[in-house]
Amino acid sequence: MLSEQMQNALNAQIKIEAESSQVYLAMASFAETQGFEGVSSFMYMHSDEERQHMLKFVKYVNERGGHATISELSKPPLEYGSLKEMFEELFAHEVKVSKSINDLVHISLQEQDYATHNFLQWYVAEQIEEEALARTILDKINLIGDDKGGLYLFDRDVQAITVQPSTGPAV
Ligand code: OFO
Repeated sequence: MLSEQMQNALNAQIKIEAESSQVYLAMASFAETQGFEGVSSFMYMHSDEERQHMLKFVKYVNERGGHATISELSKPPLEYGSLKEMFEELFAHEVKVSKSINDLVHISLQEQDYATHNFLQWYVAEQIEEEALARTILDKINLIGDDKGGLYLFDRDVQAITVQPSTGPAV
């Protein structure tokens, strides 16, 4: 059984994952309107992945006898000044998510909830990957600057990144 504090913290994370999905969906749509097909498919895929992250939490909370609650979401930014700005935002967003996963791990230890601690390990590893991927993309775009030909190739490169939807361990 989840403690009240653990359940509330997990429910807060459900909202964060759902908002991540919305943020990336908005980025996908923006990139599509700018003609960056590769970046746009990457973002659509990433948005789906975030929804999977959210669903894992929902199932886990309910499986442990809690009630996963679905909340209202804040509106994501709809426009970015440039692709670079968008990827900077993506990186900053993932750093924030990693912090909230770390906070959850901390609470699970305080509550001596080792099942939740174990469940969260998948997310800890996933955040390392997500941050690394965002950093790699950001490094590339920093090299290109505003060069149009470079951005065209960048778009194709991003398309080539195959991100398998990460669904994590069965819960
Ligand atoms: Fe759910 O990992 Fe990104 O935000």
